[in-house]
Amino acid sequence: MLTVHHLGVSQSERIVWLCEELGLDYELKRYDRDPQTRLAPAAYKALHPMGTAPVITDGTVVMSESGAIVEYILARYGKGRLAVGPEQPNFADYVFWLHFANGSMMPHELIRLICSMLGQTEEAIAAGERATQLLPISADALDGTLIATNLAAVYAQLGRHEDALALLETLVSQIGGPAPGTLRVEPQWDYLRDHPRFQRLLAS
Ligand SMILES: N[C@@H](CCC(=O)N[C@@H](CS)C(=O)NCC(=O)O)C(=O)O
Repeated sequence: MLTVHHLGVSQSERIVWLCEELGLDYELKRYDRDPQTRLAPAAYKALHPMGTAPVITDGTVVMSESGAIVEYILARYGKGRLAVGPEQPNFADYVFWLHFANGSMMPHELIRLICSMLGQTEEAIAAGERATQLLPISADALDGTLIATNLAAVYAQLGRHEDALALLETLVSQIGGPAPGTLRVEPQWDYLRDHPRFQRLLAS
């Protein structure tokens, strides 16, 4: 049986989403991160030599890598749904975006995240800015906006408050941009909370 080994707060959410969208009969096994260190539990790390999320098992198959897992599930269980075949005009786009996500995009986002957690300001900002160049809002109104919002959060955390506010002011009017309600409750904006420009955004 297809089993999705779902590590909380990780990219494996996408595989759970895929199985749900396809209405598959699959088993979901949850693994929680350590509340202090945020590290994956040893049982998760033991599933696959890569030790990364997502991982699926299916009979004797044990597979990591998001893009590979998506292709495997669609080919094996998708019955043609959610996939684009080589005979279709947008096949090249389909294959490109499927692999772009983790081949080029996510490494920069992960570097941004990890460097910001370590307080490595310049590296975190450089990775976040590189990510927004790779996926600008003009190319992807939803995910491009999300990546830019992540960059604004890094600017805020690392003390570049004017840059964070300037970016946020452009993002609030975008489809998929942060809504005032989100800005009000998300702790990542606490660094800006007392700034008059931020308060104007909340009122917008
Ligand atoms: N290219 C891999 C990257 C997977 C990856 O880096 N996953 C992160 C979680 S989002 C991970 O496993 N990090 C190690 C950890 O959280 O312990 C894929 O697409 O599956």
